[in-house]
Amino acid sequence: MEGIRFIHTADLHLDSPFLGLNHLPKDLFERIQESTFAAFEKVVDLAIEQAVDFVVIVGDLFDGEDRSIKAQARLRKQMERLRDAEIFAFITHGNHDHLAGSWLMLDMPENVQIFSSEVEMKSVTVKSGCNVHLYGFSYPERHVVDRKISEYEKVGEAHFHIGLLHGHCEGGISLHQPYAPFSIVELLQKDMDYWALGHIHKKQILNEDPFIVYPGNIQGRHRNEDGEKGCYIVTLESSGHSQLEFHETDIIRWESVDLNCEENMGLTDLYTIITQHMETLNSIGLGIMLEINLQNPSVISADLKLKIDNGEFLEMLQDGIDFTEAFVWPYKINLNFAAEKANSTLIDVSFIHMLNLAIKDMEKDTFDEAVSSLFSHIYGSRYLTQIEEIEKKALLESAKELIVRQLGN
Ligand SMILES: [Mn+2]
Repeated sequence: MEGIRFIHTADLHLDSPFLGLNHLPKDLFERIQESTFAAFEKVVDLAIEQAVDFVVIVGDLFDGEDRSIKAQARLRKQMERLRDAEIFAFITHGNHDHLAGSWLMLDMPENVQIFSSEVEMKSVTVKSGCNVHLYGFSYPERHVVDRKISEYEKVGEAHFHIGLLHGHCEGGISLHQPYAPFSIVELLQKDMDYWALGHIHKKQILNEDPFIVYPGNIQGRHRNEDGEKGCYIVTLESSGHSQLEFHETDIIRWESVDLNCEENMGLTDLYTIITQHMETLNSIGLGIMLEINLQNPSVISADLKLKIDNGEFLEMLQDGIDFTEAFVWPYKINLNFAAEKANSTLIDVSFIHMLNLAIKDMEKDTFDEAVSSLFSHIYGSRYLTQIEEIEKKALLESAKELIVRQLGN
């Protein structure tokens, strides 16, 4: 069989600061801060173990445009491990680690090739003798809104042609910025053997023949990046057959669970149900960050509700957790009154409907208006970063919970 085998990864976000999590216990916070690096080490372990021909990293290697020397040094160390195992690496930079950022560049070893700001082709001959042409570009600045896809063209003869593109696939639902947009049809017209995409943090296979793939990020960074994270090993054979294998690489995993409250449920019952669930999750063998959604919460006693609201119950669940090995850290308990009230006849359905409409409306301009004075505040604004769409949605969701809950009392 003549073919190639490589790892497709993207969105490493290596130096993610995780600032919003600095209230967590120190050991846990440090483990989370280390997680993007540790996950990338797992990607490289896998490359070496499986003796792949090369690794492609499709943008956002670093989280910040001021990529720290430390993060670069750690990337370099992993690239050296690949070099020692005679594995090539092909890198494009994305919107997060674009080329215009202010950083001192640490040179990478000779097995690493970085794409420039113009779409270009890099050629490699792997051990089996197969010749591969890879096409890609790095973001010259953060905002690349052009249809860069129109600049991709197959060049010359090769056994395989692979496109690397960090950007937004039109038509999909995305919470990410619509940079370097393209459609699946446009990708197919380029007649590549594989499209290695990056930018969207959730893994997605957009097409199978040829494969068009977002591998997602290698490590979830917050509750909206939940579930397993990892990279793909891609096999392309000259017969035209190709194969994808997903490999998990995450160290910390974000999960949530819905648990139903039963009539007369006491402290011990609730504690038992939750700890049993935590034990099951613990057997996965990772660090799990767990959000617990209690459904039908109005049946539990006022005393118990109080213990949940004031954080005492959560503290009890968190007590004594050891972060050196696998662990489950419950970080939030939600009493889901809104879902319950939506099914109840006690509150006028039309009111809930109006409330939903008002919240929808807030998502547009009203929200920005409401927080604008904070963002233009002479001192406050220095400490604020732009509120992302998902954060906006989460805030509005919490506001709705509060309102519905007050109504019930
Ligand atoms: Mn990214």
